Parts: sequence; C-alpha cells; structure tokens
Amino acid sequence: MQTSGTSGTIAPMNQPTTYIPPKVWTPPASSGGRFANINRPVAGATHDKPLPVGKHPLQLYSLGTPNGVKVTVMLEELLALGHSGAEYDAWLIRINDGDQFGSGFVAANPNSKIPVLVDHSGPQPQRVFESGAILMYLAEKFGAFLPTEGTQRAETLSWLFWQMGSAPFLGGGFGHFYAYAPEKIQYAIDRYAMEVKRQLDVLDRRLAEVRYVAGDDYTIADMAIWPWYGNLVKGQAYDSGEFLQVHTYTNVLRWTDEIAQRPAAKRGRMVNRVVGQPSSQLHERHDASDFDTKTQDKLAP
Ligand SMILES: N[C@@H](CCC(=O)N[C@@H](CS)C(=O)NCC(=O)O)C(=O)O
Repeated sequence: MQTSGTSGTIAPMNQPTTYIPPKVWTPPASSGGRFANINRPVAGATHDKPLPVGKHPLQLYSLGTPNGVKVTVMLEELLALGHSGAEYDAWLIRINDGDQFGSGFVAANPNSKIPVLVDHSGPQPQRVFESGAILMYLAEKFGAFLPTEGTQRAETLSWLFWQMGSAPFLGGGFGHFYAYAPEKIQYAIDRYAMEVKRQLDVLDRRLAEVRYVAGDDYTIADMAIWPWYGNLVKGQAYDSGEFLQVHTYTNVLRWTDEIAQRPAAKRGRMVNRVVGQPSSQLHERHDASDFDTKTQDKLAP
C-alpha cells in the first residue's frame, strides 16, 4: 500500500485508485480543478473591504451566473411593470478573485456567495441573501410575480423551492464532475447525469401541462428556474447539450424560448455578466440608460 501522509491511503498502482479516508480530514494543498483556489473549509472575511453604495434604494452585489441572473431579471421585470422603487445599482463581485470574502460582503452575506441585496429604503439597511429569499422579498415588497393566495401561490412557492433544492445537483454535482473536476470520474458523472435528466423530465412534464411553471402566469418560480434549466436545454451549460440529449425536452425548450423574448429577461441576463460577447456584458448597472450602449439583439439565446 502506498500512503499519502495525513490525506489518506491510495491503493496499489495496478488497481483502480481508491481513496480511503483518514480518521480526520485535512484540506489538501490544492484539490486542482476549477474554483479550487477559492474553496476554504472556514467561513468569515479574509480582508477588509467595505461595499460600495450607489444612489438607488436597492444595492445588488452579484455576478452574472444563473443565481445572479434570477435577481437582475426580477428587478428588470419590476421596472418594466412601472415600479420605480425597484431602481437599483448592481455592483460586480468577482468570485474568482475572492471578492465574496471581503468584510463588507461577509457582513451582507455570512455565507459568502452572490447574489446579495441590501435595501436602503427603510430606517435601517436590510440585507437579504439566498437568491430564492431575494426573489420572495422583492415580490412581496412590490406585490408582483408571487400570487398572494390559492393554488397559484402554492405552485409558485413549490417550484421556487424545487429549483433551490435541485440546482445544486445540476451545478455542484453534474457540472462540477462533468466539466470542472481535474479527472473524469464515471461513478460521479453517471450519478449526477441520472439526477439531472430526471429533473429535466420533471420540468418537461410540468411544462407539457402549463404555460409557466406555476400555471397561466409568469412568476418568480420561472425567474429562478430559467437561468439554470433554460441555459442547460439550450446547450449553454457545461458544454453538455449532446451528452444529456437536451433537445428531447421540447416543452422546456418552448418555455425557455418564450421567456428569452421578454425584454426584461434580455436586460437582466446582461447585468454583471463577464463572459460571452462584449456586447452582452454590462459589468455594472447604475441607470436604465446603461443598457443603451449595448446591442440587445445580439442576446438571442
Ligand atoms: N443557494 C445560493 C447559492 C449561491 C451561489 O452558489 N453562488 C455562487 C455563484 S453562482 C458563489 O457565489 N460562489 C462563490 C463561492 O462559493 O465562494 C443562492 O441561491 O443564492
């Protein structure tokens, strides 16, 4: 047997590599793989850095990942409905550079993950973290995109929480092991591909029955699900379209394309975006006119 010190035991060279965990886990010097440099086994700030505050009541600290896009789409939808109180400053948090571990960010979100909203419209600034909580907070504050009673409300919340519980298996499970892990581990990829295809089938069957996930109306549940599962069925997540045969989920595709046509969805997906065509990226948003410099037509999914 070869041993690897405190990190555990590795099987002989001529057998499949099997990790035998030591009695007490210690973090590896580097696990390799994407994001290895920002992973830590402890919480808290690594450096002093206050968050900037702009001119609007709502301050968003985020990045244009699917979790970030949920919130910028919601804010743009609220503004499109005429809720001027939803004007916001969107500040860019570069998670690969560790911005989420600055003292100001950690005070706003002790979990050190984007997105974070701080509402300055009341007597004291109110922080809200977790994208699902931010969607609910905004929906209740403005009385929009979350039905107040009955089946539509129950369905909206059920599908919102379905997304919050399901996406970690898609991103942290499938996406991580298929695209980012330093080696391809068949057991892990099979396990998460199985789960992600099951989730897509859940969504596809639902969208065979209804126009939007909660029923007839577009809600915060659609806004939560679209950036994740819409990207996936368009082949825009982890370069996995062919592998997962995403073209077979025709109802999800129909719904994805319909939402992509909404002007607010087009604007929302541009905010805090740092990948793709330069014309699709609006790194910070402080005013509705900030979009004018960008060509939205290039944003077709
Ligand atoms: N459940 C959280 C997940 C947020 C999340 O995972 N954010 C990622 C980017 S999409 C992040 O900030 N990662 C930085 C890190 O893990 O250090 C939510 O929905 O708000």
